[in-house]
Amino acid sequence: MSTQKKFHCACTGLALETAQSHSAAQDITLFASCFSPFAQRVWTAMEYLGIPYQYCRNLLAWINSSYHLTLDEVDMRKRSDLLEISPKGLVPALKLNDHTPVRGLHESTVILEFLEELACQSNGLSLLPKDPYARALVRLQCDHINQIIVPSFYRFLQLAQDESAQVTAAQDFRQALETLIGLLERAENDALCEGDTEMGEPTGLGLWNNCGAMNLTDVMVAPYLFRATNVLKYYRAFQLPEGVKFKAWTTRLLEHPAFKVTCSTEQLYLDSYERYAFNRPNISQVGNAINSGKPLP
Ligand SMILES: N[C@@H](CCC(=O)N[C@@H](CS)C(=O)NCC(=O)O)C(=O)O
Repeated sequence: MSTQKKFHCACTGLALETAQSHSAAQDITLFASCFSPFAQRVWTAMEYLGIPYQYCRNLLAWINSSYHLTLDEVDMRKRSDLLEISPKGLVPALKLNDHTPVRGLHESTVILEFLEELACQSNGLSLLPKDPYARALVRLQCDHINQIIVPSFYRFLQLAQDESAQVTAAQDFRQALETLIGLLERAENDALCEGDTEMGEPTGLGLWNNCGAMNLTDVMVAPYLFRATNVLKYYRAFQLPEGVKFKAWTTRLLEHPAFKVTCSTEQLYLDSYERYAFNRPNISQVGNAINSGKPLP
């Protein structure tokens, strides 16, 4: 039976420590919400790429939620700040403070490409390989994550309310992950065939390669793999695929310091996703899109 869980307005655990250590003003402000997987992508990339930022948690996202936050509970100044830079009121968003008038960016995938280019110019760190073909293969993986894995994650959690729907949705989500594994293996084979290596290691494979560095695929998918290990496990008894390579990759990914420091404690996710798991009305723009069969915002 469903019980209304705590509504979290702030991160917990390591994520809280990271947010607190990024409370001072910087040229870039990151607008996020404590449980948002889209925001966690950007947050992880900023940590990995060593880009200075101020973390700003924001509550506008939930003003229309079934939790009926009162306006008093919303920091009005931060709210209008967010709308200036993210017209749909979605997080993540970046505010670029070193420009007048203010500049902003929204959409996690666009922000990630921006941060990638910024880091390349400032400190040489990168989420993409240099070789154009290897880059394209990473983008194919990212496209699959956004087009297939993310919607199937939400369908599984929200729409699969009875047992038979849950079996089918679990198969769909598992298949979406298997397809990603296929894309990673293809990149691996191509890189090895082409001899596209750096210091003897194939490039463009991110943490899929056990000596690799974090890449764009890793950052895009990590929040969903993570939520599969807690939220989907708890609400849908889901287990990630068993393959040895896949397991090793997810361990490297979820244990990576740049990801770990953006993670709250498990309870926050279980509480925050309860409303999705019981498909309460008007949870969020994502929730409404899934229910109406429309593309995600
Ligand atoms: N396509 C957007 C999606 C962002 C998104 O849906 N963010 C959620 C948090 S996970 C949000 O802000 N929801 C607020 C709402 O639905 O009102 C992206 O990739 O950044």
